[in-house]
Amino acid sequence: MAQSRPRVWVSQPLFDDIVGQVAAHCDVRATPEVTEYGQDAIAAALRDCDGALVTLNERIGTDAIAAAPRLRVIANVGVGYDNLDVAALDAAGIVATNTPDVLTETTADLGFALLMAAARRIVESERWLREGQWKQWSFSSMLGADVHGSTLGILGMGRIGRAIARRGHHGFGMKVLYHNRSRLPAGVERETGAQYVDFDALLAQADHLVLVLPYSPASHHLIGAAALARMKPTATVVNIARGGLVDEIALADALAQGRLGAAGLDVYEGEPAVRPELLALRNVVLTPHIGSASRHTRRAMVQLAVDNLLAALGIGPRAGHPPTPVTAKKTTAAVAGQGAAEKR
Ligand code: 8YV
Repeated sequence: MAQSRPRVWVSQPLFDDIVGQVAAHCDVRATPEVTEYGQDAIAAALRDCDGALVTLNERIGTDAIAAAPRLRVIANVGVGYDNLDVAALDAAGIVATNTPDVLTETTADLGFALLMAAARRIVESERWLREGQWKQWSFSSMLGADVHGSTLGILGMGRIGRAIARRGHHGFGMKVLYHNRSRLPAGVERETGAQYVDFDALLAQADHLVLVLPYSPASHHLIGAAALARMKPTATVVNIARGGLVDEIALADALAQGRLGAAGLDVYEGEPAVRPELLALRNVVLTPHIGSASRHTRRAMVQLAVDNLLAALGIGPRAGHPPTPVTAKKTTAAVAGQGAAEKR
């Protein structure tokens, strides 16, 4: 009996030409417009699918997983995958994949752009100019903090953290300190010019602190009132990871009261909503989660997600070997060996 084609749900409009590679092998249910889903809608979309391409906005939890008997792979278009319940996916024998590497340099660029914009008051001064407030040049207006030669603190020293360290060390002559779950090999420390310090020392010494660690319940509000109180009152905080790492009310308080110099944020706890307390401040630069948003990188992310999806469904040159799984190896091996319609 001929096997039916796998069914694939694509949760958001991505790049049609790349997603078209899936349509050559699978029945694809595309989403023509940017869509916000509740949990019921996600469960309904996954119910009869073998695979899905999803973004950070789609939370894949236990109910949706339990209601999707054919599901074999969730290919997340993004390196962070806190939107996926990986333990539940593993337990259900479903492969989950992400898109590391291809976005590293682009996201590090944005981190540095936010750092410079916040420290040198670029957005604030541009707004001031446009408002017609530049009546006379003044020696002491818009004074910011130096980037070159200052101390860069990096919290989370994965691929993106290291790319930021390189920029700081080699490009701006910064002293680079980092804190991470585990210390990096000496060779990596040398190459990135970064020194390992404990969390408190990182907070106390950084002139500019960049957050690049994954979000999990353990890292929730890691940068809260207590951590901010240990930082220099002139320091800059940059968050390009996930909003939940920062207690935004404590951050807004510190910025408003001059206990922190400036901040650059690309991610928010309730995004796309941004707290009015942050919107009201002049010393914070706010971007709408654009860390990986270059044309080239966003295409590369979708391509990697498609490669992962097809491989996990047992299709194509990498059949059975998705390039970047985040679930256990045994799940990947078991799933790729199965037929489309008979998972469990
Ligand atoms: C993505 C991101 O745009 O990769 C990540 O973790 O936050 C962004 O680069 C986003 O995840 C799209 O799903």
